[in-house]
Amino acid sequence: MNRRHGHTRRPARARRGFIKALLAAGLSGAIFANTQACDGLQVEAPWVREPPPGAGAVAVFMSLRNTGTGPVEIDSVSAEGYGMGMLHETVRAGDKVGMRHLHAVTVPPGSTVTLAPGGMHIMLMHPATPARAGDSLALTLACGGHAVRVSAPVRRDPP
Ligand SMILES: [Cu+2]
Repeated sequence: MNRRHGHTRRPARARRGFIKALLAAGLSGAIFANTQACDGLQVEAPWVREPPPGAGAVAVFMSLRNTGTGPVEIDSVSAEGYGMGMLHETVRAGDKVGMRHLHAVTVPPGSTVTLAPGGMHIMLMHPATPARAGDSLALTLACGGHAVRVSAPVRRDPP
């Protein structure tokens, strides 16, 4: 009886140890991601292109400079007064121009990634009110669990 008891207990203990190891791995992963998140990110020259009347979306451009020692991965975007924000890339196939959704934009350490017309950009959809030149939009760029706030002026032409 004792023996059978011992026999059934051993795998249970091993399973608990495995779960503990999984939790420890998950936790250290989260800490690593947080220390890297947004560290060293400098947003330069953000601007929003004034949309035509009635447009349901606006495009936002900027330079993303990483002055840190690890990669910065921007994985979500949002803005006050907009129902949805996405990272997009303009793609051309022959004479057709479309947009592709990007799950993230990664800026390697010491590098600058430029969001510009005809390339990568932030797309904000479902505006509460239309954006007009002279307005400023309050954007949030998220890297993992951290976030950076950016004020982006609405303009007719690139800065
Ligand atoms: Cu787009």
